[in-house]
Amino acid sequence: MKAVNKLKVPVVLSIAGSDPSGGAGIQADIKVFNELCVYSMAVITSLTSQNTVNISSVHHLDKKFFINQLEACLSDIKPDAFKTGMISARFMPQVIAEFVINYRLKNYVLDPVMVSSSGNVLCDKKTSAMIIRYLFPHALLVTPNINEAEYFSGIKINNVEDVVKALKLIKDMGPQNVLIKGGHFNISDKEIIDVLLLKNDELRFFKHKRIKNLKTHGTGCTLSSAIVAFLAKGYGIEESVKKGISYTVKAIENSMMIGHGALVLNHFWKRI
Ligand code: PXL
Repeated sequence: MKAVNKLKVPVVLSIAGSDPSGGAGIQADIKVFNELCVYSMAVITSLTSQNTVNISSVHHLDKKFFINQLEACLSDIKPDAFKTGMISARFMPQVIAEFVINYRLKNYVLDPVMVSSSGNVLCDKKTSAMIIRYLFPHALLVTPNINEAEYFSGIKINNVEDVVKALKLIKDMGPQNVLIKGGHFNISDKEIIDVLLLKNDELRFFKHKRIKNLKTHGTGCTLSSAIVAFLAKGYGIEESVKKGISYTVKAIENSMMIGHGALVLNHFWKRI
C-alpha cells in the first residue's frame, strides 16, 4: 500500500545529542514535537550520560554511523523544517551541510549549544568554528543565548544596544535571521527580553515575565524545537518565533522538580 500522509502532518527532524534523563537534548525535542502535533525524526550526534544534576560523560557517534542515520532518514522522508542542537564532533558540521545541500533542506533552525546549564562544555572552539563556517550560511535562524552571542560576535553584552550590535555581527556570519535569548541576562529582575533580527534588518522585541530563582534544564532545546514545529506547520519566521517563545514560557512557568538538580520543563502544560 502506498503511504499517504492524509492528515498532512508536518514532518520535522532534530539532529542533536541524547540526554537520557529526558530534560534536554533530543528527548526534550521529541516531547515538544509531540505536543505541537508534528511527526518527528531524531538523528543523534552524541550520547551523554547525565541527569538534572550534571553530565558525567559524552560519547560521539562515529562518522560512518552518523552519516548512515542521516541517509536513512533523508533518503526516505523529507522534513518540512529541521534543527541542530548539540554538535560536538568536528566532522559533523561539514557532513550536515552536505546533506542540507544534497537534499535541499529548508527551514533550518540552528541552536548553537555550547555550554550546558550545569556548566559543561558541549562544543569546543574548533567545532564551533566549523559550525560557523559550514552551517551558519544555511540557517534560516540561529538562536544563541547571551553567552553564545558574546562568543560569536566577540563583544561584551551589557545592555539592549549591545544585543542589537551582536545580532548584526552574527547575521553578517551568514544566517538569515538571528534571535538572541535574554534568559541569562539581567536587563531587569522582572522581565526577560528576546530580540530577533529579521532578514530585512528589522528588529522584533519579545518581552516576558522573569520567573525568579529558577534553574531550569532544556530551555534552549525546547524553544528551538517549538520554532521548528511552527515553521513546519507553515508559519513565517516572526510568527514561529513568537509562538515558540510563548509555548516555552508556559513550559518554564509549569516546570517541575523531577530530579535532584535543575527543574525540568513541563512540555505537556497544555494538557494538565
Ligand atoms: O540545553 C543544552 C543541551 C543540549 N543538548 C544536550 C544537552 C544539553 C544540556 O545539558 O545535554 C544533549
